[in-house]
Amino acid sequence: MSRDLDRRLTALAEAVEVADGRLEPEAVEAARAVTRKAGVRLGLGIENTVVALAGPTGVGKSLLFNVLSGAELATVGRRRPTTSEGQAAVWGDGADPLLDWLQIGRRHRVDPGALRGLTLLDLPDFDSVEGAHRLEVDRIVALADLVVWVVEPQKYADASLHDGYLRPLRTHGAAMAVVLNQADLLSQSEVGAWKDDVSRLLADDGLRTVPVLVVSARTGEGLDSLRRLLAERVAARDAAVARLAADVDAAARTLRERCGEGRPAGIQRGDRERLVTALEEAAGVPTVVRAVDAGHRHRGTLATGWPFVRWVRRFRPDPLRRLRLRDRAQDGAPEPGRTSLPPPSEVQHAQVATAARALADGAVAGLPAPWPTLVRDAATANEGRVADRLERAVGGTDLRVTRPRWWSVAAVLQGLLALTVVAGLVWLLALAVFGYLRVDDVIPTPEVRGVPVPTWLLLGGASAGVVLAFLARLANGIGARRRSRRAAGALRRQVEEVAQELVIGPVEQELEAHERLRKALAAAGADART
Ligand SMILES: Nc1nc2c(ncn2[C@@H]2O[C@H](COP(=O)(O)OP(=O)(O)OP(=O)(O)O)[C@@H](O)[C@H]2O)c(=O)[nH]1
Ligand SMILES: [Mg+2]
Repeated sequence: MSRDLDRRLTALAEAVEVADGRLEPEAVEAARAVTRKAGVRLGLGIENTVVALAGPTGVGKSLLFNVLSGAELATVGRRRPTTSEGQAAVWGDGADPLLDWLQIGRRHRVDPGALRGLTLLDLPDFDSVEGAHRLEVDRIVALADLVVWVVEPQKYADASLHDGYLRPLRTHGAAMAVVLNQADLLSQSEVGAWKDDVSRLLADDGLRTVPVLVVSARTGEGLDSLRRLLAERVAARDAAVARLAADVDAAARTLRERCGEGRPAGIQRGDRERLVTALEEAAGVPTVVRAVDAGHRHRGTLATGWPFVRWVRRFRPDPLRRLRLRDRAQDGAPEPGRTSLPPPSEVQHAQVATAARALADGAVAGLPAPWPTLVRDAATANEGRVADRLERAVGGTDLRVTRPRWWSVAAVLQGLLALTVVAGLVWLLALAVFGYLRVDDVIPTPEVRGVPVPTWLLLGGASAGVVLAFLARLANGIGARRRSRRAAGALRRQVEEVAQELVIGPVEQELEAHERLRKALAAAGADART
């Protein structure tokens, strides 16, 4: 049973760790106090069982304490209240560390006998005019292994007992007993009716299983049953563990109420995609993709266009370099992460925030408060880092803008064709000049198929160059589309990483916290006992 308690305490400690900062602080603190108390109590050993006599003033706690311990230890009085400080009777020895922890100074040794291991506490009253009495009672009731509630025929139904203690401790039936004292003042039939009434009240309190004993401290009636009950619990050495188990159970139950029932829907695929798309827009990915396309066409024209017109291109800037993005065609990469892309607009920022909140709301659907708030906060906690992180992601992306090999071949070809054109032109000019000067046949004009060779050179070279430029343009269009698709893929992967780091990761962490807490609380609860 103690191993079972250890396991449940470990689970409760884990639940406290996860619940800290997430669930209501008072409930978390109360559960933490239980784990601490259990550690100390178990550390003090279960050889001694602490039984506290508690109840209203004048019910006979002190007389009962004296009769059980067989000595005039406590003052029994007519003046109310009589007892103002707790004191202990110890059957056997070894209870000192325990009593130090309980802060009980007055201690008496009693001949052990059948009750060896019993540490009996006489407490002040809890319904006192003295406020300090109640504090003392509350302190000990929270720590004792077994609380024996003593009542008498007049005060047994008091609200201060039922509302103040019994009902709030309804999870602690295993750590309690009720003693109906002063039975000598009632007739046999009155005692029967009294016991029935007490049982009914206890059932109303939620304490159906608590043992109820009828005694008289004055005549000794019923005390044997009380001694037997105490002897059994002390010999079994299970009272401390049972008490702590009830504490753990109550704490786990309270945390479970705060945590709420249900399972989250989890992150929805559509929400994830909408978030990544919103981040892409904010990062200027469409602009970059267009620049990759235009950049490739630009460079393609410079490399493979018709030489007589392509120089015009040089006056236009390279669309990709204008954005100062990383590409292989450039010698050194630009300063990492500093692009010339415009920062996200207000609208784009808002769209990212909306997508993050929608993702959080979709993921947490099915869970009650406080989880929707916790998950939303997690999803939007990094909002301030979005712009910077996106710029670094885009700036750091290898866009894989490669230069095709055939460009050099096409460039050489265009050069040769241009030379052909120039040669034809010079030849024809020379012919024209000499013709003008009427000096014929100095320069030969061979013909092929009736057309002079220089004319072939000029027209053939020019049309071949134009055709080559046109074909290269088509090929560069295809290359530009392929490269922009590739760049879009690379950018999306980078942006997905940003989404994971800034939004999805934190949301997943909160959902995992919920799952961990749910499991830990289930393991800490009494229903998890195997
Ligand atoms: N007739 C009768 N009187 C009892 C019995 N037990 C206690 N008394 C009397 O009830 C009065 C109060 O007893 P205490 O033992 O001082 O009561 P207490 O619960 O310790 O009271 P506080 O210390 O004020 O909390 C005394 O006069 C006792 O003699 C009993 O079983 N029968
Ligand atoms: Mg007393």
